Amino acid sequence: MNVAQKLISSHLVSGTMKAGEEIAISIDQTLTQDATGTMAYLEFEAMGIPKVRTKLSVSYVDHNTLQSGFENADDHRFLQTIAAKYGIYFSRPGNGICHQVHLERFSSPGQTLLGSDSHTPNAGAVGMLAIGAGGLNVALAMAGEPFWMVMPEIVRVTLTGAFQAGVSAKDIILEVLRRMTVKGGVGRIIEYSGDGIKKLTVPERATITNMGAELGATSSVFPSDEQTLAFFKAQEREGDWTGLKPDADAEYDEDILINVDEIEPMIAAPSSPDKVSRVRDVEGMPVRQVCIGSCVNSSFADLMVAASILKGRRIHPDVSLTISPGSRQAFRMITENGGLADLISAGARVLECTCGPCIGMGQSPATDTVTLRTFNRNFPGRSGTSGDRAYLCSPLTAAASAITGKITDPRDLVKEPIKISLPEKYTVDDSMIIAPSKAPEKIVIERGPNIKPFPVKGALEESLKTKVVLKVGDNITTDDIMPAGAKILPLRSNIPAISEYVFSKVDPAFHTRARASGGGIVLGGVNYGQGSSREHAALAPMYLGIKVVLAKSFARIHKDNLINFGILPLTVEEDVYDSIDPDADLEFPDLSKEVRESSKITFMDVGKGKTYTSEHGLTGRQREIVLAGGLLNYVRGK
Ligand code: MIC
Ligand code: SF4
Repeated sequence: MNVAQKLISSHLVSGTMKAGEEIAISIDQTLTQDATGTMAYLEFEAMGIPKVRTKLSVSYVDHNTLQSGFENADDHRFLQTIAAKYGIYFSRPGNGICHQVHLERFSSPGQTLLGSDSHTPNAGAVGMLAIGAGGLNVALAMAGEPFWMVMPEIVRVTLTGAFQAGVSAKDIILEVLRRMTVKGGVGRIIEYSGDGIKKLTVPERATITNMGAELGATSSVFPSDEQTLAFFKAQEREGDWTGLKPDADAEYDEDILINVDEIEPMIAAPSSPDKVSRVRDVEGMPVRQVCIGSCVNSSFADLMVAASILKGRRIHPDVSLTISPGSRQAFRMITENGGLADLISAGARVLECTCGPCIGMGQSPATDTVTLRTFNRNFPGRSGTSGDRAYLCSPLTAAASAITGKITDPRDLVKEPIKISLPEKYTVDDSMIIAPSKAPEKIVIERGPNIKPFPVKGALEESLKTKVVLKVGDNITTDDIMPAGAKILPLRSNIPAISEYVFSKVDPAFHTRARASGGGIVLGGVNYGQGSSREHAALAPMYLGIKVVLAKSFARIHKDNLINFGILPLTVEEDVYDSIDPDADLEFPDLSKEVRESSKITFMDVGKGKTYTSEHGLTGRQREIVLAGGLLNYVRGK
């Protein structure tokens, strides 16, 4: 078996490990962050279970930290008290970004982790099976239920050779994205192997597994080897380490070879992480903002690479440089070793250890200017500026460009490889992680006025006659469906309020139109719903009355979220998509019967008098969920 198969087989509770079949796996650990966590804990609470049934559950606060009103602080109080009551560890605001802290302090080879954030596969760097999912799936995992998914294909990416000067792990994953695109990983786990991985440290591996989310992959994973052991020793967690390697005769569904010697500094152009080219191809373009941080490139080593390039230099007068350390551990260590002083002397603006600019929580770039970010996503408008021009690159390219004021190949400044070796000992201080209460019965859960109960839906209609309320193109992201940013993100625990922003950046009239027609249908292209795990991208449309999404294909997490909230995802062929008008009246005469009895759903275009077929592709269990009007109803029914 390969590493992914070993992880799945040791947790398999239902199904057979044949690609495409539905399987269920037991979940050892869960993580949530604040922007998805409030809803996940409201859902968990509704299940009426006294304590989480996982080996470990952690609640992080890292997204909603800009407290420009009472909302975020309300949510933080709610999260802290609910964690204390139900047996969940609570990582306080300021302690760091969930994926970075989880890797450092809680990850464990051989275990499974389900997180209500799409970049949960970050922990695949230490040989965990780490998967991103909607909050409701995570709530069920906390209740001890297994996680259901389609058995993925396992793709082996073999790395050979070593980095040339100026090249780093970010350039490897950008190269993978260039080859596979943002939909190339759907239904797959990417497993890394080969001589080239031996020298990659755990934080470097995490950069690669983190951005597997941008491929649409179910997860990404590295074996657990000597590098992993060194990381656990340095984190004073040797006891949490076990080795995990593929068998010598392990088989894979597909093979990809990458010669690391040949990789050059790479960059993703606006506004998709797969619009990748060499930095050389776009060098010289003036840059006005450089942001170093986010869960993909904010480790101690990432920050020190930037510090060593910026040491003794000044940033260009036209550039604003921000640094957001991934964790308090990384922040403290660059403070203690002088790296922070080098960054500040060069002119950096130092932010909190949070997601910050990555999710548009401040630092939105100026109009029509280039912002260069070490982040993982550059979807349109995600920075908070509409029409933004966000490029994604490594900390090396970012630091070099901050100095010159234009996109710069770091090899022009860095002649020798900068290798920040793994510290022999990280500074360990878990005082910002609060253990659950020993007297949970005494804990009173605090709920501010921003916390509203989540909406529920009735069973699926027998038949449906409704309107297409929006027709969109390919690769629609969850940032398009349910935007984030400093203004909207604080409404994550208030579905009635946040629903006013559904598709607001694509079509500001969407909310009013959907309301007026009592809901309706959204028509999408290929890879509909890529990106985030936010279940709000299904919950809020459900609240507005959206019943069906017709699309050419779906992204994994979003499809699950639609099913979880009783919205029917149906796939249609290209010609059907083409012939349906953006305001067509559609009729589904036998909707619930066909969901129950067939794999095909028939519908009519009332205006054109045409009949079409679509596929639901749902498993038996998923059919039941949709028929019940969503996962909570289904679970309650059982
Ligand atoms: C993101 O990077 O888009 C987020 C914000 O972390 C999301 C989660 C969310 O929307 O709260 C994700 O990646 O799942
Ligand atoms: Fe936070 Fe950005 Fe990572 Fe999402 S991708 S968890 S917003 S740092």
